[in-house]
Amino acid sequence: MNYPVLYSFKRCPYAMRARMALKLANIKCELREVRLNNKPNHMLEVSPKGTVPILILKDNVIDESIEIINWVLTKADLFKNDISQDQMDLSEEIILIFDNKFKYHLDRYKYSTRYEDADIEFHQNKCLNILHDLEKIISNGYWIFGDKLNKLDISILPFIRQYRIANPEWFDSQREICKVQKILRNFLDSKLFIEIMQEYDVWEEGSDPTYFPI
Ligand SMILES: N[C@@H](CCC(=O)N[C@@H](CS)C(=O)NCC(=O)O)C(=O)O
Repeated sequence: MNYPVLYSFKRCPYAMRARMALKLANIKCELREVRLNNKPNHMLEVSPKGTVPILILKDNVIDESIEIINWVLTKADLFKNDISQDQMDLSEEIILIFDNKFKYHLDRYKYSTRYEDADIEFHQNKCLNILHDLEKIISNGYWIFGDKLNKLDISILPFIRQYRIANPEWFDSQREICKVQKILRNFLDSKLFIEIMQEYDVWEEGSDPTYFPI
């Protein structure tokens, strides 16, 4: 039996969200862990833009993380009926804000030396403003929309995690984002997150297959 192939990189937030969706749906794949400075030829052949995650199906290649999640949702009964249509629409809007604005400022905050004249505080604040807006819609439950994990949680929490890592003490001291901090802690402690963050050897042509989820 041939399983879908997932090119992945452990610490990539986009790959994390794809792995979480696949894990939640229990869709077994052959996981190929890559190093971004040494991408396998086959990965570049199937998707020349050279980003992870990439999911290779029998008749299709999906090389955008949100599209991988959306494909998973066509295969599995995940997240359905747990939130309202308005919350679903809001989720899509927020995911776009994170994939564009938040990520833009996050890179310039966290990796400021890679950008000429990046003003760390400016970019830190731009991200913080987005988290202030998010704070307003977070429930009193375990996850953003209540006690059930949803697409929005798995899509944006890997980026908020990165934002915290840039300066954990500063992040933890921000009083106006208590709910964001709480949800992030729940995420980092979750079985799901711990399971998708296990170490894999880097894949090379001819390596024995590694299956995910196990
Ligand atoms: N829009 C893409 C973005 C994926 C992306 O940019 N992944 C990064 C790693 S976090 C990457 O592969 N970068 C290529 C590189 O650094 O060479 C998605 O959602 O899948």
